Amino acid sequence: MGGKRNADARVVFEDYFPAMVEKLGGAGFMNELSKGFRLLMDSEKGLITVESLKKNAAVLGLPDYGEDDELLRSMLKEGDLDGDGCLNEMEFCVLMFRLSPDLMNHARTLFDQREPE
Ligand SMILES: [Ca+2]
Repeated sequence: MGGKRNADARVVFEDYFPAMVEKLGGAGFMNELSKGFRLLMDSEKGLITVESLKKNAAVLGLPDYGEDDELLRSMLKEGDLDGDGCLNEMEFCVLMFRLSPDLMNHARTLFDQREPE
């Protein structure tokens, strides 16, 4: 990996994504994220909301939070860059980059299983 050192890319690609990007290529990798977004979003709004996240948390191998959506809320808030309380696709991608590699592995396995489209 050559290590692109653009100001924002450096933050984003720090530890775990280089291998994935290498494997999938940049476009393929972003495509995976885009699929993940669509799995988690509220299909009417086209955005990830606390409700849609909660509903689909298991998809990413997240524990069932039951009535406690505090964690999901804070996660969403962390990724919410424009302050509308939801995640659009770009915000989601940025957030995913910041989450744990384990989470990403779960997501990938799942995407692979759902691949045919
Ligand atoms: Ca937002």
